[in-house]
Amino acid sequence: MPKVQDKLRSLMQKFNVYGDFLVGVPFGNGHVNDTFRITYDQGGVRLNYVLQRINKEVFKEPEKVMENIDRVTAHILKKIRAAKMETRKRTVRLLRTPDDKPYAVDDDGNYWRVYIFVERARAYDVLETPEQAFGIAKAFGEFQQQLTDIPGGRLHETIPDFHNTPQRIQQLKDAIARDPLGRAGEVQKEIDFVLEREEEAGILVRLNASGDIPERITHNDTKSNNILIDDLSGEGICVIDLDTVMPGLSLYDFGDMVRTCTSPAEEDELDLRKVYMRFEMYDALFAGFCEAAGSFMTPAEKEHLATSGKIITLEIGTRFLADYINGDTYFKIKRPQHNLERCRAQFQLVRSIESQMNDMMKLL
Ligand code: GN1
Ligand code: MG
Repeated sequence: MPKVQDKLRSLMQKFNVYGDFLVGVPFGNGHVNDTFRITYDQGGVRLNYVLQRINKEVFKEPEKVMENIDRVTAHILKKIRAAKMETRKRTVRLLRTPDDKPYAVDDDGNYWRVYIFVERARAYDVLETPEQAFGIAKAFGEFQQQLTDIPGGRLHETIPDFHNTPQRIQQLKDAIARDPLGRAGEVQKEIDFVLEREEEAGILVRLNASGDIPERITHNDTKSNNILIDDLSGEGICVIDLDTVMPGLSLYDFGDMVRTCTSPAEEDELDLRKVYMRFEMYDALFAGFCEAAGSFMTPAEKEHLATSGKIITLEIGTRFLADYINGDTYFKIKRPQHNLERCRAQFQLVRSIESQMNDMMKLL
């Protein structure tokens, strides 16, 4: 058996899992962690797991990430059971180690965890129908709803200022000032695009500081592919990738859905003519989110749903741009200009959102 398989097998053996290791293959499209799908033979039945290495450069305190996830999944599981819904697919479940930890540390000090694989459901990078957008927004809205009464105090802020847009712009400025690879000069147009919107970019943070928008427990990485859609029912059934679940604003989650659910193109689309906001997708997101989160959202939150789509799309584009200038140290890339391409696609989407802002506001 090749070395990688040996390594994966020995990692799996650190967890309470029965049967025989068959094989592990790289899995998913995450930009940060390393993910494998692991297949076991358990008494003649094949069962899949998701094994993940937590990126320690990004998550400096992996124990705190895991403590958050542990609390969040336990709470959601309780809710699902109370509602007499099937528990098998509706939340991610962590395997534990013999000393009852939800993670294991390898010889190199890397943190690993294992989830039970949810079968007959999949994640979409690009959505096909408004029904999917509705289902995703409803599922992320319900997720926020489920966490409104999580006991045990405030969750850890595992990446401070994660969605602090002005801070993200400051990080871009720092990158420009250092400019380690001399790339800043070639992206002046993109830099200007951000600076022209700098004042508006701080709106969500300001609304929070003034007390108009409350802190909640939010997911903070609500990409379309962080919801599993049931193959049979088409329902958004399971929220995944709980790494950044922490205190945040409801609008961060809605905003990132607008970024990832409305365009018919991939996040790194090169042909910018293909990147735009499909209004019917926004409409469906709006309806799905209001259905699930409408009961607890404040008027100020509702009023800024449309704006959040623009701000979060701008913010993630800004992060791609800063990472490009920094020499691609944060996001995984597949091509030399990958981060710049991602940035350009985000900014194109911002333009499209801006041109439809009046219609978006009318949905209120
Ligand atoms: C990263 O790991 P992944 O691909 O789910 C990033 C998000 C970005 C996203 C852009 C911890 O998410 O914040 O929005 O890439 N996660 C972290 O696609 O930085
Ligand atoms: Mg993630």
